[in-house]
Amino acid sequence: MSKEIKRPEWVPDDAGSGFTTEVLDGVKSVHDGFATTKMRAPQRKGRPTLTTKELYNGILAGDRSILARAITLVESNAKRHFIQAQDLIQLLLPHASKSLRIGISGVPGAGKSTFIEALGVMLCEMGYKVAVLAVDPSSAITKGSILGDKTRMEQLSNQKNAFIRPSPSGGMLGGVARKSRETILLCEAAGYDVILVETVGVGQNEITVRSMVDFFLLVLITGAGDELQGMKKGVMEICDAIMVNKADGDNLLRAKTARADFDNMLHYLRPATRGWKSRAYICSALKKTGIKEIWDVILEFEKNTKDSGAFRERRNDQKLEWVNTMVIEQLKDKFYNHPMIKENYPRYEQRIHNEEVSPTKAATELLAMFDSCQR
Ligand SMILES: Nc1nc2c(ncn2[C@@H]2O[C@H](COP(=O)(O)OP(=O)(O)OP(=O)(O)O)[C@@H](O)[C@H]2O)c(=O)[nH]1
Ligand SMILES: [Mg+2]
Repeated sequence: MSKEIKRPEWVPDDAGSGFTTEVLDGVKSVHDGFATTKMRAPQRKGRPTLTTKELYNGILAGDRSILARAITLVESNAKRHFIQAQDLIQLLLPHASKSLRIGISGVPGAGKSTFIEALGVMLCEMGYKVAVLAVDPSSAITKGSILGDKTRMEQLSNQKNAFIRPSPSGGMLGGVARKSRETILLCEAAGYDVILVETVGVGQNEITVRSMVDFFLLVLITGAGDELQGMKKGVMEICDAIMVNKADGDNLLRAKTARADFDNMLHYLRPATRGWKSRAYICSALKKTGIKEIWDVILEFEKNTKDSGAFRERRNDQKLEWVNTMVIEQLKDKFYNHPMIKENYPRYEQRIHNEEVSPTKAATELLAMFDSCQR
C-alpha cells in the first residue's frame, strides 16, 4: 500500500488490505465562530457539529465524510436533528434526483450483496459514482446490520467512487423508509449517479423499496422452493426483472431452466412499469458473468421509461406517496404522544381487555378526546 490508510479502531490488527474503507479526519476547528472574540467554544466530546451550510457545501463538493455525517443526522432520532436534517434536505432538493435508483431484493443468501459488489465495481470502473444502501424495515433485532457485518463488499469499498452505507434502525417519524429515502437524496446531491438499494425479501420490505426506486430487480436462486422465494404473484408483479443468480458450475443448467420458468410466469403478469416487459435473466455474481447484460437491460429500461414519461410519472407518484406516509406518521406521532391520550390509553386497554368496550368504540372515543384538545 503506497499511502497509510487510517482505519476505525475496531479493525483487527491482522485484517487484510481490503478490510474496510478509509476513515477521514473530522473538522478540527473549535472556534466559536465570532471574528472578534478570543473565546473558544467549549471542547465537546466527539466531533463538533456542523452547521447546515457546512453540511450543504460539503455534500455538494462530494466530501464523503461530510456526506456520512449528514446521513447520521438524517438517521438520528433526536428532534433537533430531525429539524436540521429537514432544512438540509430542503436546501439540497434542487441538486438531487439525478441518479438512477435500483432496488435489489430476494431471499436471504440469494447473492444480492455479491451481485451488488460485482455490478458496483464494474460501474465504478466505467466511471460511475455508485452508492450502496441497505434497507431492512422489518429488522428490529439486527438493528440494520444487513450490509454492515455480514458482507463487507471488500472490493467495492476499495473503490474511490463507491459509498456504502448499512441499513439504519427504525425509530421516530417515518422510520427506516424515511431515513432511506432521504439518504438517497443526500447521495444524489453528493454526485452519485447510481444508487443500489439492497433489501431482504421478507414481508413488507419489497414494497417499501419499490416505492423509492426506479428499477426493481428480484434476485432468485434455483431450488429454494416457491414459498421460500416469496414467489407470491404480488412480488413478481412489482419487479422489472428477475435475476436467477448462481448460474455457475453444476447449477448452470438448472438456472437456465428456472430462468425460462420465471420468464414464462412473468409473461402472464401485469407489467410492473408502464410500457416495460419484465423478463428473467441468469448471472453468476461470483464468476461475474451476466452482470454487463443486466446493466444493459437497466439502461434500456431507463431510456424506454424516460422516453415514454413513465419514469417521471413514477417519481412524482413516489413523492406524493411519501407525503402521504409522512402525514400519517406525524398524525400518529401526535396522537400517541398527546398527554391526554397517554393518560387515558391504558384505561382503554384495560376496558378492551375486559370486553367493556369494542375496539372501534374505543378508537372513536380516543379520537374524539384528541380532537377536542386540538380546538
Ligand atoms: N456459486 C455461487 N455462489 C454465490 C454467488 N453469489 C453469491 N454466492 C454465495 O452465496 C452466499 C450468500 O451471498 P450474499 O451475497 O451474502 O447473499 P445475500 O443475498 O446478500 O444475503 P443476505 O444479505 O443475507 O440476504 C455467499 O456465500 C456467496 O459467496 C454466485 O453467483 N455463485
Ligand atoms: Mg446481503
